[in-house]
Amino acid sequence: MSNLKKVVTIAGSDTSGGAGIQADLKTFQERGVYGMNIITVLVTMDPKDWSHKVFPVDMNTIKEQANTVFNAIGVDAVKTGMLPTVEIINYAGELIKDLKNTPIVIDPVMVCKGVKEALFPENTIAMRKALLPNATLTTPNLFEAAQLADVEPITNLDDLKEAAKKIYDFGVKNVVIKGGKSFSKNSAIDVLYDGSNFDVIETEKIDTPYTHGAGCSFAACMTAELAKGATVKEALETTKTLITEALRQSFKLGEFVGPLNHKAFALK
Ligand code: PXL
Repeated sequence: MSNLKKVVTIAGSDTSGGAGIQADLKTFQERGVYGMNIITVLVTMDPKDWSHKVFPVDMNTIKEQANTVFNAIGVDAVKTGMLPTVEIINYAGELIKDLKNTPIVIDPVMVCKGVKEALFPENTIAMRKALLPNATLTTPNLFEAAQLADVEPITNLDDLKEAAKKIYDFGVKNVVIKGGKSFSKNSAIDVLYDGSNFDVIETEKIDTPYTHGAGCSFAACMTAELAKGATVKEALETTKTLITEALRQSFKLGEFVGPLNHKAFALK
């Protein structure tokens, strides 16, 4: 038996290949862990305007996938991504609830970049209740953090820290809020809160429109590092370095989309 760590992503399929489970599996591969998947939804994009359609997978098929992964194989770490309905969020909650000493990373995906669809507040409520209390880490961007914490849009570091505390209070052990490219003028700032300390990690800002998949890949890299035994802080330092490099090497894939380059995750 190989001693490769086994990691599962419970997430959506991005047909264009840069985000979702495709991003997760590519990142897992580059970080040297064995990736598996439970697909919750399929996302397609219109060639005319890149508008998205989402096709949730039926519960029975999701349960069959979970049966394969958890009962035939077993896992060393779990990541969740796009979970399209309250029923699927609650089911993911059931799957993670009894996993002891297993890193569990919740990427609270609410909407794809550039898509302004109606939000589902009931999904946010379900994530707070069913996922956060049993999670090692959650990795919201600024928008997701404001929704999860139920605060006004986050515009400065004090707001961000307040949101991190509120999210922590839902029971998750660590919160990383990703500042992204618009939060600070010259750098990309992420903040880790573990219930007592804030770590502010700042890296060079890469000026590129090709950022598709950055959020998913960030959380996937964190999951892989935690599976291999890193602390959350060590995992964050590795992930920040590698995501910066993956963005530096990002590229235009089609008229509407450019992903980061997952090859960069192999670097370190
Ligand atoms: O980047 C968010 C995201 C997550 N998961 C899936 C997606 C997207 C955005 O396109 O398609 C499946």
